[in-house]
Amino acid sequence: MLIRKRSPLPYSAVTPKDQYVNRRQLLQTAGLAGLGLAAGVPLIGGTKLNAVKSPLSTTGEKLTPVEAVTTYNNFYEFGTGKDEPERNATKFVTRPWTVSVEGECGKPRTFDLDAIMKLAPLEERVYRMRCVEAWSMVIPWIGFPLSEVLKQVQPTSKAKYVAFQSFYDPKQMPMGKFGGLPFPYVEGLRLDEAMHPLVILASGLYGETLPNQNGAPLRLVIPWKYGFKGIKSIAKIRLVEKQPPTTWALSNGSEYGFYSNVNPKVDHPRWTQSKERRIGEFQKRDTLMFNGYGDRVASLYNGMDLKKNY
Ligand SMILES: Nc1nc2c(c(=O)[nH]1)N[C@H]1C(S)=C(S)[C@@H](COP(=O)(O)O)O[C@H]1N2
Ligand SMILES: [Mo]
Repeated sequence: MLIRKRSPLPYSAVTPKDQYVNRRQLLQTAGLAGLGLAAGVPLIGGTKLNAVKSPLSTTGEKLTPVEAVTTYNNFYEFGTGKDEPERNATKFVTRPWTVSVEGECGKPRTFDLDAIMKLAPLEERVYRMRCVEAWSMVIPWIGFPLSEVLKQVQPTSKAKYVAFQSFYDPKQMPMGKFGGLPFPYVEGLRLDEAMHPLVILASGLYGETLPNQNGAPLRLVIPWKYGFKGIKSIAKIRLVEKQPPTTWALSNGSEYGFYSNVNPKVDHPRWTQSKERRIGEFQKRDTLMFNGYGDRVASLYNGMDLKKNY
């Protein structure tokens, strides 16, 4: 008698690609994707995450298909082509994982991934995302406010900025050395920006844990800033007194600034920022000031010259 064992492989690994894609399309057409109605079968090969829907989500916009969100990526450690992170990050090891939170704070601490995930309930946040290269997406992220982590370590009065650092291992990321960027990738926010409720640490998207190419196991999401502020695969968070260096400004400071708020009136030296191409659409859209989140974040920049502080 033949005894069939349950396959330990994820659905995506045992299903022919075309069938798998068709099933995803079916779920999307039925409007089930991202709503936790996919009957326990992971859509993108991750682990299902339970999350409450956040009232801070943007509404009335069509989600970018999960296929595009997970195959059109920017992650230079795994190659500069948009299709490379998906192919080159498949074996990236994201467990065990620790995030150290240190610097100007009373209670510095190294969290392992499970500990940091328990600090706050997971929320689903649908955000408009705008890359500095003038493409955009609408993504149902899963995460929790960065402020929950920062509060834990008790920033001192000297803490004015937050510096972030990605994990970097040239052995696992051999394409990194061809990217032309200094690694590890670093980013930063002013402390008041970092504490803003719209800023999340994301551990998932479309109802599941983050695919490696999207910054597993934990990445930053700041919906009113250009995509490169959203540092992936975070290993270190440091509270600091002075404005920290940021990778794209180190690489080319006249083209990429520290603030990098989405601003249709401040062009990139080599292209306009007034329009964008929403992935999956043909007609270009007008780019919105602060990516449409101005009612919540504009006051952070009162009195600042946003042309100088680009
Ligand atoms: N460590 C790291 N983080 C990174 C990048 C990178 O190359 N390395 N690219 C950034 C850029 S330019 C963008 S647009 C977003 C893309 O995120 P996504 O691939 O999940 O859409 O990640 C950002 N975070
Ligand atoms: Mo980007």
